[in-house]
Amino acid sequence: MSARVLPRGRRVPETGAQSRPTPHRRRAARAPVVVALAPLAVALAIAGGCERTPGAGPEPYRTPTPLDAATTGSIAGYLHVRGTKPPRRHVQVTSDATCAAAHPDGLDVEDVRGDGDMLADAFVWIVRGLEDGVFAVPETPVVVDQRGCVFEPRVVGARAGQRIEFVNSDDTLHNVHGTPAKSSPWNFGLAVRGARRTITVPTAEVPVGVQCDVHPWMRAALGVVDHPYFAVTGLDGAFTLGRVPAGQYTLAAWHPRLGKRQQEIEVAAGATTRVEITFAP
Ligand SMILES: [Cu+2]
Repeated sequence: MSARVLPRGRRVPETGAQSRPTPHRRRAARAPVVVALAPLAVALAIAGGCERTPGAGPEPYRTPTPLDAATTGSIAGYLHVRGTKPPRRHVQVTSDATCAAAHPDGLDVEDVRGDGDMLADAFVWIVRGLEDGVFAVPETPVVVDQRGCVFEPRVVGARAGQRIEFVNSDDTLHNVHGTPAKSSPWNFGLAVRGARRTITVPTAEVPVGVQCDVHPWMRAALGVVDHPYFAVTGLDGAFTLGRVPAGQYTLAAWHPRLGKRQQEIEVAAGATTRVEITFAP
């Protein structure tokens, strides 16, 4: 055989180097004429399941953890606050004319919110027990708005590696300063209404603090996790985590003012595990 026949009728003159049965990637690197076919070679390598050289390309595809109804259950519950909730804080925002116009009487900040004894603005997530799971990261970004000179929402959940888009909806300069401990910090201005910028936090961490350095009362927190089992409570203090693989877990809840609580739970297939967590100011 004097020439090797490639797909689409392309022929490559055989040489000593090329005739050796090397992997696709090495062959493409050595023969300039084959470089043009590199995308095809890569596609074939992927389709054919070529062995991966360590450190030589993207991570191999990992099969997502199956989440069928026969093997999953759910976790549902409420967060409560025992005792009297702290009073609202009154914040003067007259340092910025736009903020002052939005809040002519100042800004009432309710650090601990919720109907009755319920707790809002808490991040609930599975903190242990999912180490072997593989879960696709959503394509859609999480959006955090700067509106009326506050972050909205002020507690936000996101997946590690998911896009997080910060938007300025005010006619004034805001800044977005993120201070994770396990990922690189970020710090940028959003100068005008409509300005937006997207970041990702590659490593799971709860909480990741976010603040606006222009307006010191503007603070938010991200809960960044590497699985889809998280929620942020609303005024009713309720949360539901669905399609959880049956197993033993540590469930945690974190609140910006009240800190973190956690408890051990078990999820059975086809069942709902009920959880009540109580915080004390
Ligand atoms: Cu600001």
